[in-house]
Amino acid sequence: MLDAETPGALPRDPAGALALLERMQLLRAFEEKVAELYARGQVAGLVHLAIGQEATAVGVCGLLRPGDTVYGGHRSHGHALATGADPERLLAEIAGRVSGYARGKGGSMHLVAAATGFVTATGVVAGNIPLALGGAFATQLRGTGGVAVAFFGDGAGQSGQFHESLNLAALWRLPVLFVCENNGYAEFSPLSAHTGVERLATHAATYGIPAVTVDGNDLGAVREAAAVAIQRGRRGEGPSFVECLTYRLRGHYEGDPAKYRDRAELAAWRAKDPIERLAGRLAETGLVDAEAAADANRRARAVIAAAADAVLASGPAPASDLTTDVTA
Ligand SMILES: Cc1ncc(C[n+]2csc(CCOP(=O)(O)OP(=O)(O)O)c2C)c(N)n1
Repeated sequence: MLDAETPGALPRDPAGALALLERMQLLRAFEEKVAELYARGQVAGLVHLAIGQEATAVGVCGLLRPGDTVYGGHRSHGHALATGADPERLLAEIAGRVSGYARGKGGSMHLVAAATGFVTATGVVAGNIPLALGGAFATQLRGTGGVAVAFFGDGAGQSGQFHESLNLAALWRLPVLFVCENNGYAEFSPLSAHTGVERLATHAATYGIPAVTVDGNDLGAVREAAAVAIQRGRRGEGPSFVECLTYRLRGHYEGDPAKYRDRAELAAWRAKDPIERLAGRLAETGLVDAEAAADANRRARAVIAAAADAVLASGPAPASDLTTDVTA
């Protein structure tokens, strides 16, 4: 499937492999910190965590280059971090601090980190998909070989915007990568309650878009599929669709009692934790041993602890901020 130029699957050098593991550990540490701050009342509004889904964000974004763009949704802290966004500014944004990427005015669901290509996220389910087409159209006009990535869930696949976007992207051969993180639920509804198809990738075939479904908790599998798709986009061969089968280990939102799923299901997915799986695989292949993996985890946690200390020390935005950046 891959040719010699494709950087997919797992890196063969220890430093490259360790960097990917450490990035996934950083996403996990970041979101655990968000959960902690949320529980302490330091974060307002709704927060949706992607703990358990780190392999999709890091798998795809780790293959991007400057000029590529990423468009996320309501569960996109990890996507932003995976593009290289600064954890402190991101956490500040989520906690409503003026040092956040948008002075704390976007919050958890409307993140932006333009410098690393994370153009926007939106709380409007599927609303980011047509925006990614715009990014892809821009890069197509520039002719620079860039690609645009849209991350969305299985629930988004039932929206009109999703289907219209697939159709237009195919018609205009836009360099867009549709990444469906199929975590089996849309809010509290299992997949079988909101669609008659088992695989979201089925829809891509209708529009003539090459699609593949992969184990979304396997970083190597995600990277391999994403590398092929990105390469197609860069060569002007049009859009691709990668469906990643994964699971969110937390509720739909923080505080969700998640009564719609049972303990056995959760335990089965915990056993497929993408970070532990990657660490295990790297140890097996002799690329990164358990001690190096634990050191990386400590470094990631130290970065997030320092970011949280700085954010909490800064205090919430002043009330006067409510009337700035507002058009009336
Ligand atoms: C247009 C729109 N409709 C409904 C909602 C309410 N809503 C928020 S999250 C969500 C479920 C999304 O499920 P999915 O796309 O599978 O993403 P996941 O939460 O699993 O990551 C819904 C229906 C919304 N935010 N926007």
